[in-house]
Amino acid sequence: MKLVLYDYYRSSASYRVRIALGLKGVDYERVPVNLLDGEQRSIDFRARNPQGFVPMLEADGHRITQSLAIIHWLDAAFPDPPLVPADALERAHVVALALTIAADIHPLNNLRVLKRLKTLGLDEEVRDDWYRHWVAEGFDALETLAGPGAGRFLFGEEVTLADICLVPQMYNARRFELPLDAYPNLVRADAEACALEAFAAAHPERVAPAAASG
Ligand SMILES: N[C@@H](CCC(=O)N[C@@H](CS)C(=O)NCC(=O)O)C(=O)O
Repeated sequence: MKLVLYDYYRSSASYRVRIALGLKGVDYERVPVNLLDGEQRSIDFRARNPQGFVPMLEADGHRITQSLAIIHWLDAAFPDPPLVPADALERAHVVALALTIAADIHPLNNLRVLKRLKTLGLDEEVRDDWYRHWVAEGFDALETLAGPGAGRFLFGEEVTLADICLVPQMYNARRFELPLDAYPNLVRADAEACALEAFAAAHPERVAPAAASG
């Protein structure tokens, strides 16, 4: 099957999909879309994804948008290793952890939101404060939600969708210098996951275009 991922190295939603592809061990081609240059809003790209977002995956020409939908499809098409638990209640818990990040933290801090805040006259310091505020509020809840089920990873002893969403958000939290001392479950799960090759290979610095690295 031919898989083509349209992504941007620092996009955390793209980072999630690169991790999932790596965990599944499937080959894919990357087509970088430069968000800083606005390529996501080009007519060509919007024909592929009318939302003007990365990631977007083409699977034998079929287009799939939304990182969690892509990962859901990957999990169905390549079942090994599973990315969510088989038990229905455990699966609901893992999906809830993932959505705490993907649905409730990340959209508030998307590039288009930060740009809009700039247009409205907020300076960089205030925008960074906005960013940290929503990550901290989400992480406070996530740390508590994860507590009872946390093991080596955010849930239990195997990597799940929750870790796939956590690691890119932790990368962003560090970029924006959010103190992480209050989140021992998140810090441990992030460190355990980042030690795995699928996570390391998906890291923004590993896939950055030459001009952007270093
Ligand atoms: N809910 C979408 C969010 C995708 C998203 O926010 N992508 C960002 C990069 S992380 C993007 O393409 N932003 C372009 C923009 O803000 O103009 C998903 O999970 O795929």
